[in-house]
Amino acid sequence: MLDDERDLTTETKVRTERPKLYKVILLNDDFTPREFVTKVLQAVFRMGESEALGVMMTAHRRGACVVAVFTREVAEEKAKTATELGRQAGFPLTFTTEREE
Ligand code: TYC
Repeated sequence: MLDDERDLTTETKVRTERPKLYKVILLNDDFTPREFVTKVLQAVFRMGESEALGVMMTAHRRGACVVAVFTREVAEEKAKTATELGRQAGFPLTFTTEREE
């Protein structure tokens, strides 16, 4: 078929939408040891020690710190895994997720 013979009235537009992104946020608390928070950040978010220390200290000083940004499923899974590691060790360590603007 020649290009000019296509039925132009039935063409479909393909639009790929950008996935919405979600922040994982680390919340400060008065009980979880600093070293434990740092280890969880390294294990779950694949951070080096100095980056993990920086994030932990920012949450400690300011009350919360954005850890990283992911698609919704990945953000929720990582927040849950990291929070669960704290619970298993008897700490109130908490990670939440929040939609990016
Ligand atoms: N504030 C805790 C302490 O002094 C350490 C801590 C830092 C806990 C960051 C949670 O997200 C956190 N032991």
